[in-house]
Amino acid sequence: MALFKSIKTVLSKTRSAFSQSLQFLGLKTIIDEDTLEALSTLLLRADFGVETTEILLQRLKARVDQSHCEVRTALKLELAALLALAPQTFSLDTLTEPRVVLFVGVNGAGKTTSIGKLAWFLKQQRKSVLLAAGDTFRAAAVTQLQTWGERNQIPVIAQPTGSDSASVIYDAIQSASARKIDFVLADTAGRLQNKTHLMDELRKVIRVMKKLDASAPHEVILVLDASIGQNALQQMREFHAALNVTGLIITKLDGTAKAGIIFAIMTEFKCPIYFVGTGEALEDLAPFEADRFIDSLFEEEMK
Ligand SMILES: Nc1nc2c(ncn2[C@@H]2O[C@H](COP(=O)(O)OP(=O)(O)OP(=O)(O)O)[C@@H](O)[C@H]2O)c(=O)[nH]1
Ligand SMILES: [Mg+2]
Repeated sequence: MALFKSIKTVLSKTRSAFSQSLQFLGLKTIIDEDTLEALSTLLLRADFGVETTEILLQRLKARVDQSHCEVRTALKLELAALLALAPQTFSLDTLTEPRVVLFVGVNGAGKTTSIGKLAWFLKQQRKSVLLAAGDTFRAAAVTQLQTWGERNQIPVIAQPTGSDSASVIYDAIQSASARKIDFVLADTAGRLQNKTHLMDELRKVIRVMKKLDASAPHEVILVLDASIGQNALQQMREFHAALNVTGLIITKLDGTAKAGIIFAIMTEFKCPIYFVGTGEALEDLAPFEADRFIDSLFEEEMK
């Protein structure tokens, strides 16, 4: 069994949108109005967003005018330059204290599922992992996380629904520390009474864990559903303003033609993308590799 689904398979929907317009480009080495128009449609359709599309096309035109290279090659280089704005690797460095990774995001984005998959990934890297059931709001949330714990054969720290999320996560860090566990992956609720309430609760989670370890959380991972396109950008703005997001997991890339959102986020935030979700199974989480990601966008459709 291949360890990861190939990114090519995952991106098939975005790629088919891309490859059609790229065929139109052929071997062109000049950017005229028609080419700009076609590229603009292509990028907007893949959900790059208006701003990123404009920036990209400007840079692309400058590059082609200057070097007379193929438009196709120039586009590839400009996309790579955008993704090079931030380092993309999730650190596996373990400290003496457990490394605390807080998962945030709106309901249904894929937080709990991504925690289950990341736990599996970390176990493959010979790291020990403990899960914290910080979503104390939704009734089924604890059992859902416990199921992922069982699949991975790792401990899950939980309290009944309605308990204080900050206290569950505090307990989990304490427990991981006592057991010398490398990583704590902390789940949180995606929906509370309203957004202010949610951000307040998440800020409290962070404040409380700092009493145990002032350097925690070591990562605040925002989980974004790629299929919602430009709305993901708005979510990034809100969560980042409230919590200082350190990295992203982009889920559901497998079902969408909107992978361009990745470039839009990178343009505005330069925030590392650690992993992409490529399906619903345990192994369906792939470290984000910018070069492979771009290469696969440009590959011809397989017959
Ligand atoms: N196809 C696909 N489905 C995914 C992916 N990640 C998550 N899902 C599915 O999305 C749905 C929601 O995922 P959850 O992990 O429960 O989302 P959540 O963010 O924890 O949601 P709340 O707990 O309600 O806040 C589930 O049915 C998952 O199987 C992915 O990368 N690809
Ligand atoms: Mg959840």
